Order: sequence, then C-alpha cells, then structure tokens
Amino acid sequence: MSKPDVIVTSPLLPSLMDAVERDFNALKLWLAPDRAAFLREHAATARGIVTTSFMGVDAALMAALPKLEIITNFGVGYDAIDIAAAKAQGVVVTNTPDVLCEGVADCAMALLLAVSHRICEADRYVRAGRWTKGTFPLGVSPAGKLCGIVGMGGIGRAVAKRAEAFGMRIAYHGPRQKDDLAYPFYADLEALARDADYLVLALPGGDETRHTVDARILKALGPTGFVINIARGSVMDEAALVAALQTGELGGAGLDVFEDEPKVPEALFSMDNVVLLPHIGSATHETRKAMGDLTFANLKAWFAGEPVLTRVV
Ligand code: 8YV
Repeated sequence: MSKPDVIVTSPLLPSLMDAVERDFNALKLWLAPDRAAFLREHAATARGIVTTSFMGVDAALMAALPKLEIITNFGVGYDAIDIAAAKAQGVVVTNTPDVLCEGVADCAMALLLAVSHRICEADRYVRAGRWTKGTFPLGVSPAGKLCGIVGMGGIGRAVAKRAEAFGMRIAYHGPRQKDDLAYPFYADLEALARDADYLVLALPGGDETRHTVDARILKALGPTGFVINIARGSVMDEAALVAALQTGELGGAGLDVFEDEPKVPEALFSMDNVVLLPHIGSATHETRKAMGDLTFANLKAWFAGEPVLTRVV
C-alpha cells in the first residue's frame, strides 16, 4: 500500500521528521520553489498537514487542499491555525497539550526568579569586571508576594505549583472559576493586577485574547510589579509594555514571547529590569520529544482509522 501524502510546512524536530518520513510521503512545503505549483501538484492526494505553532495553517492553504483530512500541530497553541476554516472544511485539528506544561512552567519560574533576583543583570556585571569595583544592588524576594496567574489551564496550574513551593501566594484570573482550585479567583483582571506583585500570563493566544494585558492593566500592576509572559506576544500590548517600562510605571518584565517574533522591540535591549528569551518555553530535549511523539501519535491514529488523542476540532 502506498504511503499517504502529508504536507510538512517547515523543518521539524529530527525524530518527528524521521517518523513522518518513515510512514508517510512527506511533502516539504518550505522547500518548494513555487508554492502555488507545489500545492496544485499535490491537491488531489494530500490528506494531512504537519505544522508547528509558529507556522500554523491559514485558510488559503486549506482551500488549496480539497482532500485535506487532518492538521497535526506541534505545539499546544493553535492560534496560527484558522480554526473556523478547518471547521468549515471538516478538517480535524490536533495539538500537544499537557506534555509541555511542566517545561513551560519551569521557564516561567526561571523568568520570575531572574527578574526578581536580577540574575541576568548580575551575570553581565560579573563578566564586565564590575564586581571588583563595587557591590551589586539588591533584588526582591518572591516569597510572600502575590503571584497572579492569568489563564489557569495546564500551564497556569503548573506555574501555581512551583510558585507555591517558592512561598508565594497565588490568585488567578480567567474566563471562569475552577471548582477544584482553592486559590482566590478574580473575575476582574485589573483588580488582580492591583493586588498582585507578579502577573504570569499563561492564557491562549488568538483574536479573543488579543491585548488582554494593556496599558490599564500594566498601570494597575504598578512600579514594583513584574509581568511574566510565556503565553503569546499577542496577549499583551507590546507598545504599552515598552511605554510602561520607559516611564517606570511598571517594575520589570520577563518575556519569552513577542508580538512579531523573532522581532523584539529594540527599546527593551538596554533595560536591565527586563529579561528576554527567544520563545524557549518548551525548548528542552525532553519536552520537545514528548511533543513530537504526541504529534506523530495523532497522525498515525487518524490514518489507522482510530480516534486521535488530543483533538482541538
Ligand atoms: C513551541 C509553543 O515553541 O506549544 C506552543 O504553543 O508556542 C511552543 O511550544 C512551538 O510549538 C514550536 O513551533
């Protein structure tokens, strides 16, 4: 039996790519010199797409593939996939929830601790030979402070567990209160920002959550407050963030995600109270391997006529 045709949108984790190439006819879209011709050539046979949270799949790509049955996304966030178009075309979409929660939460805590204890700034201080000339300024302790988590899904819960272990108090905001959680719930994000010392953003990206954290929320967090974003750049108004940091209205920021990745506002480069990461929340061997395995398991299940494991639509 011939292998099913599956379009791959961008380079994948090598173990995932190997598995896809072993069991499927992997059609590498990013290598096509003429994208339109490539899609015309495979329109009659391409039944699947493997993509990433960064690349996504837009409505035009789906429309060009009338035989498309499934999109398997390497990543939990599917804001770059046009879900309405997938529904309209009857295309199944899967993602990789759960397996990355611990890793992304680790990264959130790393940022929280780094901005509090001024870790990156202190590292630069030593490397520049400045320690011999004077003592480094003090940081702040997270213990006893209020960690406000925005979006209490799997990642938010994993952050709460860690922050608790560091002696922090926890409260959260989201679309609804979770019955199984004893942490205080704030229906009003501005009220949470006013009370919190740290806001950790762990909510999904997309149109519905665009600029959830705006100038008003940052002002409420205040000059001693820190914002940590390991979600999506789109959930925070980046221009408002830069302005709040420039005026001192906000204490600092730990950022793994940006509105127009890989572009980062240059104004942030010179700020010592900001830690900048290149979207590495899930970027460990262990987490990426688990994400790759789940992406592939979804693809295999679909083509074996079995239920997919982690379906979005
Ligand atoms: C990855 C992510 O960087 O899971 C997500 O939603 O943003 C990250 O884990 C991404 O999937 C790689 O493209």
